[in-house]
Amino acid sequence: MTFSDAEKAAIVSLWGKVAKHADDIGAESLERLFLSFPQTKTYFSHFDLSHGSKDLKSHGGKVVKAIGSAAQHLDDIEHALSALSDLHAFKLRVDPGNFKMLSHAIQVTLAIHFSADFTPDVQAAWDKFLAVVSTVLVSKYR
Ligand code: HNI
Repeated sequence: MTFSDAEKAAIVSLWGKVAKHADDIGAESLERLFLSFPQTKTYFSHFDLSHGSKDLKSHGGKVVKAIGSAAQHLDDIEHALSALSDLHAFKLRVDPGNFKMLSHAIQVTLAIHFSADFTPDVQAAWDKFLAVVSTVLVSKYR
């Protein structure tokens, strides 16, 4: 999947702002995911999922930083996320449907915190980007 120059610019420029708040954006995205789609909590029974918990911040930060590394390698996301793709496919075996819910929760969080930047065009680029990231992370299931 390739991105146009305009899509790349939209992804990279918003990532530049998100990067400074990775833990908070990640924690809020996860909190929205778990509240709106409680079935996703089954994967995180070993975490403290209460509002503002260290687990939410730390795991949220990891997820958002992985998205950042994809944003910095838009021409080769498969390579950039290769180890993470192994982890999700071989070890975690997260049902692929959950990725759509997380992508949705992330977009709501971005829309709230970066409302001026999150124009329809920018959202469309991020929606595609998160779909590509998700596709890569579920690409090795067998
Ligand atoms: Ni995911 C671990 C990134 C979607 C369940 N996940 C990680 C880690 C990163 C990560 C980074 C930490 C790896 C490490 O410690 O080496 N996950 C991502 C990204 C997406 C994603 C970028 C999609 C955008 N993961 C999902 C989804 C679920 C999910 C949709 C389930 C609902 N991930 C997990 C679980 C772990 C995990 C479970 C292990 C957590 C732990 O520390 O025990």
